[in-house]
Amino acid sequence: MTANAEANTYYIVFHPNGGSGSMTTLTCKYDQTYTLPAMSFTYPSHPSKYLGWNTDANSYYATYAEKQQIRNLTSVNGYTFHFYAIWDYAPDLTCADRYFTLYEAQTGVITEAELLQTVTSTDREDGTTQIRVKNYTINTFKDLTASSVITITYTTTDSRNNTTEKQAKVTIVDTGTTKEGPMDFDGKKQYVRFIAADYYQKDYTFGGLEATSKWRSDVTYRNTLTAAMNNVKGEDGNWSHVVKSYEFSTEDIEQVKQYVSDNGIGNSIRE
Ligand SMILES: [Ca+2]
Repeated sequence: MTANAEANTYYIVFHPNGGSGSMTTLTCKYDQTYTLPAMSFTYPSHPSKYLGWNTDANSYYATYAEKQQIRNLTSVNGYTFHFYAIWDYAPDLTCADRYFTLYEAQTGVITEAELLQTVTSTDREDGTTQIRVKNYTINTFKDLTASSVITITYTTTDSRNNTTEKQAKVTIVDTGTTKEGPMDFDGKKQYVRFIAADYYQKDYTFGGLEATSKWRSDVTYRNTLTAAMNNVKGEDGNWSHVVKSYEFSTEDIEQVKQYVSDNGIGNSIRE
């Protein structure tokens, strides 16, 4: 037997682990110091942050950092280590556009909590993450005086400081008559609600009707809504579903124009 005529050799093979590309295998000799190479894989298609290396492909934590110095990881001659790139996936936000009346905006219905009802976050490592509305102030909505579309930004940050932002549109409609609208049996003001064909059958959190809505549960209401949502104009120019139609004479239109010029539209001039 000869004693250590040649130093032991071991190898480190790098794997993209969800990313792509290839990196050169590192060949190491016993009793020598090496610097791990810079990570040069292509990132995964999901927005990610690179955390470092781990010999366990399924770990969400890195045990070796990029460019870390290593020495004598093993004394076993010919041993091969497999180093997997560890990625943190950015959280995913799912949200829906929202619709409110100007009356609701002005009376403080559009709270941050209300806007958070229609957004969800999922994160591969954390499960879920806390969401906020960026730069939220209720006065953005309370101070409105006319129909508006406001873009809000939802933002969330996971435990590895990986932030995702997503925008949604909040449409505020001045329904005009709403202020004078009748009261419900419980004394609350009745609001005019808007709902679009793309949303009315979806879950409430995705812009659809509330689970307890009469428009969902009551067969007469449901059928009326379905007919309205499937309303199409035929080749004869008639709508397939008509509840009520209004006809305006030239004189009526002139009167309306005069009224608007005197008083403004939707209470914007006269309170
Ligand atoms: Ca994450």
